[in-house]
Amino acid sequence: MAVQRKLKVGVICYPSLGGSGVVATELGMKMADQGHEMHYITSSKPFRFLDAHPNIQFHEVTIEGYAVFKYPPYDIALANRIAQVIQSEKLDLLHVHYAVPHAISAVLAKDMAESTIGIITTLHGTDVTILGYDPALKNTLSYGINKSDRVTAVSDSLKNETIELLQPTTNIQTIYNFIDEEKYYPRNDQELRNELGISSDERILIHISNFRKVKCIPDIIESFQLIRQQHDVKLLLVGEGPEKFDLEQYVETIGLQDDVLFLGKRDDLPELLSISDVMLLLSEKEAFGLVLLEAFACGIPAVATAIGGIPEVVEDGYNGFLVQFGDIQAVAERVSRLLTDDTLYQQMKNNAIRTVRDQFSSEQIVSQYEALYYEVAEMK
Ligand code: GMT
Repeated sequence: MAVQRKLKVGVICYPSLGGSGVVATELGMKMADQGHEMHYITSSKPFRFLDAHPNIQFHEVTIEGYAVFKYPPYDIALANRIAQVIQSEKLDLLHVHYAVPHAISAVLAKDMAESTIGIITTLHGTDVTILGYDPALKNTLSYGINKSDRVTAVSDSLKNETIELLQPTTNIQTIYNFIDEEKYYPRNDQELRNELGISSDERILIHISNFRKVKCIPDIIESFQLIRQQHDVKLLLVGEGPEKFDLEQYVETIGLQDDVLFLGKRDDLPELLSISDVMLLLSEKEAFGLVLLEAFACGIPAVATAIGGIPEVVEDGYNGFLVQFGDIQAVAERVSRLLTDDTLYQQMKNNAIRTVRDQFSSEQIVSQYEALYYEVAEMK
């Protein structure tokens, strides 16, 4: 069999805390390990840009403020930088994560560079499920999708919603998310418990997110209020975001500040997940829920809402429980069941680990992206 040439890929993503940024950087690192040259074109170094990798380069997008601008035109500066990198690095393709504004900037860059380069756009969630409903953005989003050579979505649910909402002319293929199994695996960490002031007989519930409204964290806190009436339990809320300040106030008002711990943004997620018993994700919209995979890989089952792509990850009664959005009583009942029935808990723990291995392994998912990269590079 002929050896396939290595590719030069331009990656456009949000470098900030968020699942799409995590997927973009983890995928880039795996591709770089396979020998491909990955060029990140972003406003700052992606946050999980760990060690310097010989096959990864970073091209910063900068924009000066100018009095005439109410909003500095980042999208245009990004297009300008992408066009430069297409030419200077002789890229084979562009992979855009999160459509707004990245897909549109990529299309503009291709045109500016007078290039035939192929564009892959990966839809991650709110780029369609929220921004797609905004009349100020909807048509431009459609334009970015239709001008992409290939479009992927992180779940069938997101794919179907995009088709229903935008009737795109480009086919959409589902490629699920993955996590790095070398980082996420179960471990024992009594020291971390001590550090957090949690005794060994207390149980732990955990939620990790970007603390946006869509995550419905008040539902988590209210479920926790019910659960703690029956169990000796702590709730860890991990992450940063716009809702955090109000949530902290709310927790103080209801007097739960000793049991609900706001940990902020943390690098030790695998350790925090490993000391926890149940992951809670009660979002109103969720295209995939990458944290569910992170939890499963560390051996903890989830109780999550049956919305968006979550049912493609959580199988009710197998690796966790699904509840209707807003049904706090059901959340409390399912968590209670997990905390009291040891046999059921062990089964679900094993099934959670099995789910990641069988359906979402990095090997399976990265090879789907790699096949797509070759297909698009050939089109050039
Ligand atoms: O839309 C967001 O909330 C941010 C976005 C992101 O950039 O992390 O999250 C989406 O992409 C993740 C990675 O594919 C998915 O795991 C999340 O489910 C999805 N978020 C939503 O759909 C709310």
